[in-house]
Amino acid sequence: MAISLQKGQKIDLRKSSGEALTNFCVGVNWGAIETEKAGLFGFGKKKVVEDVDLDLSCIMLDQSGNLVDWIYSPDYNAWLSKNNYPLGKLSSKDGGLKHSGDDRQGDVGGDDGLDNEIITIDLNRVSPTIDKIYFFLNIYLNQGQSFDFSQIPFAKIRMYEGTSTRVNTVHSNYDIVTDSSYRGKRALILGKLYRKNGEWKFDAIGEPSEDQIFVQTMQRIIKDYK
Ligand SMILES: [Ca+2]
Ligand SMILES: [Ca+2]
Repeated sequence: MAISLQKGQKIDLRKSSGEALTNFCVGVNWGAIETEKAGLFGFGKKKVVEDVDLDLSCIMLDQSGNLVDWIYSPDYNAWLSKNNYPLGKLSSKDGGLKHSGDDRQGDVGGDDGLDNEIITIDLNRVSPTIDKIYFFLNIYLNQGQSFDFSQIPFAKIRMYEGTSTRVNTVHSNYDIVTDSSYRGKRALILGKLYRKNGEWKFDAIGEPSEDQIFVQTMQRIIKDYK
């Protein structure tokens, strides 16, 4: 049975058979904002869909908390390069982690049960210098948009065995509560994978913040770690 993670919970990465979980996916599933508006002159009802662009990213730190590697969208590379930030990319240098690519809308017409952005992980390929991998989620607002996590109909994260297109066994899941406590919050540190006594473990962090862009969340993680 899949583990329902609570904020702050720490778990071992083991399958129900007791074997270490080394090949799995971290996926995020979310919905677009759909509202009904009265039609022209108050007649009829019209469904209005507002796209929700969440971005799943991760950074890898060494034992001293230095940035070793990262996965975040290359779509912002022009801006990143102008501001001297490392350029975005969708796979890690060691080939251990790969991102499925940018989803800019979220599910329309309700939860389709599939993850919209996925990072596929093979822990056996992760560089030995990497000690911690932090996963985080940011809302990218298009021009004229101004919503936060409290307005998104649903957002869930899960770890499962399978591929970016097939779910075999769900190991654990975490429902991001999209209630009023998330008002004004556009960033969320989801959790971290880390090494302990030669084994990988996972902490569900679930910490929202008011960061406007993912580089702020990245800097927050590194600063809080040190
Ligand atoms: Ca996205
Ligand atoms: Ca979905």
